[in-house]
Amino acid sequence: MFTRAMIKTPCRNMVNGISHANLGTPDHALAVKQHERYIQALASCGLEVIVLDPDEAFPDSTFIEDTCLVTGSVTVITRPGAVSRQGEIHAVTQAMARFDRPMAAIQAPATLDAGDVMMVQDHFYVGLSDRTNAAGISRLKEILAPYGYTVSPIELTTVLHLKTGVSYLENNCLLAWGEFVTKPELAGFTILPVDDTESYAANCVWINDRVLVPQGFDKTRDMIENQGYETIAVDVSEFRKLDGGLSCLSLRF
Ligand code: CIR
Repeated sequence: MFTRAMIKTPCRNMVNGISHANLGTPDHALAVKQHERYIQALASCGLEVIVLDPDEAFPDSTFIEDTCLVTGSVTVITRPGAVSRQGEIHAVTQAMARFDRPMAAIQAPATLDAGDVMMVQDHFYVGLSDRTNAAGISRLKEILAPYGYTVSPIELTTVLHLKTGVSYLENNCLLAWGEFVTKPELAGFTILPVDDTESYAANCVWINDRVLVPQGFDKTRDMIENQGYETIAVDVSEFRKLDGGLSCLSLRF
């Protein structure tokens, strides 16, 4: 169960964020409104939401998930794979320091985006991606081992981050799209396969037995509800324009 979330307000400069989506430029005012509704959704799941100020120096900084991995025992500050994002770690380091958990960091030449990290109880699947390198995965393994956590890599071929294509919904249940439906590493889970027309919805967020789903992907929402979950739909169209999914917008702990 989670009790808190940390989230970072999108800055005006988000219009200059990294994007391969070809969906146009995000509307900042609309993004701020969508962000407010996302905060309400987190609060409705019983979380205390800590909101960090926007930072114009970092267009992608609203995607706070990539900068930090919060486990039950240790907080790991990452070293994002995109150079323009590496300075985002300072604000999150400061904000996480007030919590009573040991902190560790990924250091050069290692890179790791926590959007590539999927936590399944005490095991962490980590995407080997354009953003997360082998050194990043080794370093994470080294940091987590003393706490009894294990780490294994999953090579990515089509998506930006591991959790772009697969989300753990607890209860041994995985929401998966494309290459992740048949990955041998993920055999053994109950797989909910996301339709190709709704691939964006493969990134959902389990929070205390509810699942946040992106608005407008009804096949996926129905499939998750048929599995017995209550869902909350949140419109994140402006963040999608920057290749960001629902999970990227928050840290849950
Ligand atoms: C980036 O390319 O880094 C941002 N525009 C989007 C990051 C999305 N984060 C995520 O999927 N975990």
